[in-house]
Amino acid sequence: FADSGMQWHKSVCRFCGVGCGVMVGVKNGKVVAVRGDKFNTINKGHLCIKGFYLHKVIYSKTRLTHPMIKKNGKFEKVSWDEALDYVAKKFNEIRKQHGPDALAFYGSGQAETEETYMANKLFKGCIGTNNMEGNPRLCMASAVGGYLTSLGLDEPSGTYDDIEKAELFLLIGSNTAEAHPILFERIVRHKAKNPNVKIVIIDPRTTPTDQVADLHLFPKPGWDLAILHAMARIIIKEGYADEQFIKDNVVIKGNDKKNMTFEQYKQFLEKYTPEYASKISGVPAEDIVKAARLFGQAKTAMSMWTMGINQRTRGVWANNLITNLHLLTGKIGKPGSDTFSLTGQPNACGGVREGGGLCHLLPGHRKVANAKHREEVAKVWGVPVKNIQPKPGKHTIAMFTALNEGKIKGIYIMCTNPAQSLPNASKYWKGLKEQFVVVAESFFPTATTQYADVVLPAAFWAEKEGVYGCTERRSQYMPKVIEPMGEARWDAFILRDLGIRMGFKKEFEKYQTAEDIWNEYLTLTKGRDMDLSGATYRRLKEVRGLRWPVPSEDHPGTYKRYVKGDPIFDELPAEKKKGRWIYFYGKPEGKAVIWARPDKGPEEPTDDQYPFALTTGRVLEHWHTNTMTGTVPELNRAVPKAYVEINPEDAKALGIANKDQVIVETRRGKLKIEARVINRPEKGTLFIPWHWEEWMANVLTIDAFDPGSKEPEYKVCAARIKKA
Ligand code: MGD
Ligand code: SF4
Repeated sequence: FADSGMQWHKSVCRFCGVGCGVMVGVKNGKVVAVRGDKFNTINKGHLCIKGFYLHKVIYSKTRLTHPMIKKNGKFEKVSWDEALDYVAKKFNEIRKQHGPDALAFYGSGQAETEETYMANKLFKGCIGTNNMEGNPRLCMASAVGGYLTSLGLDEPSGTYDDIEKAELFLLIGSNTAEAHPILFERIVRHKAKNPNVKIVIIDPRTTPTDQVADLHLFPKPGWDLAILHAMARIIIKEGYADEQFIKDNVVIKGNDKKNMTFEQYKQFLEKYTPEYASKISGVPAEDIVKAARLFGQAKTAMSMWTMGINQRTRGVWANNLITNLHLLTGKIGKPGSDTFSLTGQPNACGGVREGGGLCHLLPGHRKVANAKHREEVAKVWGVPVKNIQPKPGKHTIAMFTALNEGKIKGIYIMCTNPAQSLPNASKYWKGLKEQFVVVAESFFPTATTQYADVVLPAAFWAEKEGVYGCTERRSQYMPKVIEPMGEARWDAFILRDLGIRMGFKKEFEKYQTAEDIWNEYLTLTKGRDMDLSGATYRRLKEVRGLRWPVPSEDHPGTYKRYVKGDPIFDELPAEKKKGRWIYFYGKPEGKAVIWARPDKGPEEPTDDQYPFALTTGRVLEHWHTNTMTGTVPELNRAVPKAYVEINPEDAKALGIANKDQVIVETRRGKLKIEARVINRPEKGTLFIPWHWEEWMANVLTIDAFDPGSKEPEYKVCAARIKKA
């Protein structure tokens, strides 16, 4: 392409939380190709198939190119002025008549940090409601709860650099090969070079990730907590625990938050014999012993998990029990050892966790409930501190319930498609139908736009600049390389202009560029655990991202938290860290917590009426609700439709043949779908990829959620299946 007039720009993939670097090829004002960025240390030039076809998504026929208002049941094209005046008028009326909490914002871990920042300021700082949520609640909330309770602060201590240093991988509740393909590739290459590397998988289903497994434990969906306790018991009994590490760096707590001695913890674990865990989980006792020994014997270990652990009614506990294994063996804070949650979306960490885009958070890992935090944020936002309410707003399920009940009367939905992606989705269509709904979208129609009163066309990926922060605490800059299609505009400026029209001129007119917003955000990260203040646009434009803490422009970023080299650890007073090489500074005395949590199964266990456990997830070729990947012919040809995977033994017993149409039914709904008879789910388990609106898996899923993280249990509910 060198002499063909093509210009290549360094950017970041639009899709998953891996955060691969891409080069975007632009010719005659159009993006014509995407290739892996070989200088990006995450993917070193490699891309998965979704990243490879990213440029095709931009020119999809379904791009939304002008604002529309629904008039007499039909969408009509309108000008930006008319659309924004209308939304501002309606929102102000609702606020005046019913108070600020009658309004809500629902955003996304795919929005840029600058976009979420503007929404946060508008809703929490100006309108005065904490009813601000986003799809990371459906995705990462349990991991956040796990990190906070176990280590004291959110987000992993290690980074991807640990992959090439690890001797053992515990992949639990993660189909890494399909959901985080480039990280999987790194694991595979590492194992190919180092045959002593072992991979243990704990997952109810055989997936492509199994190609490299040394051992696979197949628990019944939702019944794996006892396995983790049993592993901890074997680790202690067989002498793999690092008692000095525990003594120096760990406290042990019961579920009642009371401290326990190591002896008491051992007593607690006594119940979790391999045989007991086997009875609960269905996994052979000897496999549990093997897994524990592999973990105990390895010099270094990385646990990686994602939705199979997080999307559970006891997701936080499951996170804690994984981290327990690392704290027991001291396999944390050292090269090649970490308890490493894989995030699903490209900016769930950056924009929403760090940016404070949930109902209880404020930017910079701050909380609305903390008076000092409210003051700090109000000052930077230039709003009266009383505007920011101290009480958390409604979490996602509570928010859509309030919409159903008419307690929330107006909602702004940005960069997410909840009519399809919420659990038990059809239950929440009522509120979307009845209340005032604004959807900012790049594509049309989607499952959610049909319920909108106003749709606002959003610039897509390469049409805007901004920052994404991926799984390994790395923030990366994406340039605007082409003009937005039609009248589409950048989400952050749509929100800015809405704010101005709602009467917050002084608060919003100062933002003229993306950099203005980023710079203001950086001031709110200064001195925080996730200090990004050295990650200026100037620097981010040059480098392939920076991993926080990065407290100054000459700081290289941080490979490992809590240890030497982490600027926060380095600056701790000497007497504090005396005799300590690791200090969990988010916890009292710098000590992490081993939790003695009860083991609990799913909210809706199988029974005689609904004897199958239904689980849902991704395939490699598609992204979430398919509004993007579904427009790429190559990806559609690869996986054109949904199906339900059923084990051959179950299929035979029910007289179901491959490709038969079947009905899958739960207590919430029914779905007609094609059967795929395949040895992937274990006997008694069904799996549906959830990407298609036409075969909407979420009419079946349950909306029960973790009482701590409020993350719903997408991964398990009881179902039955019969031939259609
Ligand atoms: P997406 O398809 O990613 O799904 O659920 P959603 O967020 O609802 O939606 C993103 C939307 O943003 C798309 O409609 C896209 O067209 C639009 N969009 C793209 N770019 C832009 C942009 O720049 N601006 C704007 N304004 N819009 C844009 C994801 C959610 O789904 C998540 S995060 C998880 S983890 C859950 N996973 C899950 C599961 O495992 N099983 C089941 N059954 N359901 C699930 N639902 C959850
Ligand atoms: Fe994009 Fe994720 Fe694929 Fe990398 S692994 S190319 S970030 S979808």
